[in-house]
Amino acid sequence: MNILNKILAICGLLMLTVSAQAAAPQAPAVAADVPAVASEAPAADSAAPTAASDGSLPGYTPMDATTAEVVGKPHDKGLDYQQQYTDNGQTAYEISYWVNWLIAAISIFVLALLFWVIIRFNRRANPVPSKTTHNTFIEVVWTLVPVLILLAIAYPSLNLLAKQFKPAPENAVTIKATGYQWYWTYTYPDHGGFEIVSNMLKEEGDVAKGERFRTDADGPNQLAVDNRMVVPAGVPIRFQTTAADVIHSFAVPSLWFKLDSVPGRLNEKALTINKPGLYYGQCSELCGVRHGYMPITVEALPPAEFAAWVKAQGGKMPAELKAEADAKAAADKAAADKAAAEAEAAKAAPAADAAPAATDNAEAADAAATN
Ligand SMILES: [Cu+2]
Repeated sequence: MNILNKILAICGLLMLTVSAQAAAPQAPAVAADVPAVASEAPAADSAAPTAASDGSLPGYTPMDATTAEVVGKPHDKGLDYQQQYTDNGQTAYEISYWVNWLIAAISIFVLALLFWVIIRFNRRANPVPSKTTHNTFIEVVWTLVPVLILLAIAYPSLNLLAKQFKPAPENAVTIKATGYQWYWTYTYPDHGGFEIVSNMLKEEGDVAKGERFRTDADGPNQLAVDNRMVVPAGVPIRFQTTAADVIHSFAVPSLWFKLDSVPGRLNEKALTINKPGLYYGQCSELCGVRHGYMPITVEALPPAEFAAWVKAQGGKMPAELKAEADAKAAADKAAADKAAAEAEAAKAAPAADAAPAATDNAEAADAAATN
C-alpha cells in the first residue's frame, strides 16, 4: 500500500478512535465487574456427541490457528482493510481503493486551483481584475466532468449492490446464527437441525481449575471461541441471523459483511467463502455490558471435511436425510396401500365382519347389566 492510501487510512482511523472514545469510554471497566458466569450458556447441545477439552470430536479436529490460514486477527502495523475471501468482498475492496484514489485526485486538483488563485490573482500580482462573468466552454466542462465521475462511481457500486442482494441458489447450505446476551448459537437446519453454542474462550488465569481456556491453536485473545461456526468452503451458503433478546449484529470483515440480528426477524445473506481457513469477527451492535465478549469464529472447511464434522456433531448430510425421508414416504405409502387393500377386502365380505361385531356388542351389554 502506498503513502496516499496510508494517509487516508490514518485519517479514517483517527476519526474512528475519536468517535469510539466518545461512545463507550467505560465499556471494559463495566464488563470486568460483571461475573462472567452470567453469560455462560450450556457448553454443547445435548444431542451432540461429547467434545474433548480442546473441542475436538471423533472424526473432526478443530483447525489450528497457529498453522491455518487465519484472517481477521489484529497484526502489527495493520492499517489496511482485512484481506477479502469472497468475490463480492474482493470487488468492494477494489471499488473502495479506486474511489479513494479518485477522491485524492479531486482534492489535490481543487487544492492546486486554490493555490493558483491565491498566488496568481491576489491584489498585488493582479491589480486590475478581469470582469468576465461567463465562459460557456468552462461551464460545460465543469458540469459534464462531475456527471461522468459520478456515473463512473455509480455503475460499479450499483452493480455490487445488486450482487449483494442476489438470493442464495436453491442448493445453498443454510446456516442460522442466533445472538444471545452474550454468545452465539449456530443451527444447521439442512443437516438435521442440530445446534452449536459458541462462547468466548477465557484466558488461562481466568478459568476455574479443570475448565477449558484459550490456547494459541484456538486463536487470538478475545476472538477465540470454544465451538466455532463450521461451514463448507467454495459452496454457496444461505446465511441467516436473528436474535433471542436484544439486537446483535453478526460481522466478519474478511467476508465483507455485517448483518443485524434482530429478535423476531430473519435476515438473510448469500455468501461463498473462497478458501478454507479461520475467519474472525465480533458482534457489532451494542447489546449490553458484555457486548465486546461475544466474538465470532468461522471455520471454513473443504466440503468433505465439513461432512465429517456434521457427522461428528450427530447431524446428517442433506442427501442422507432425503434418502431417509424417501424411504419413510415409501414405507408410509406401502402401509397405506395395505390398509386400503384390507378395507377393500372387508367391504367385499361384510358378513364375516358383522358376526364378531355383534358378539362384541352382546358382551358390552352383558357387562353393563352386571354393573
Ligand atoms: Cu451482541
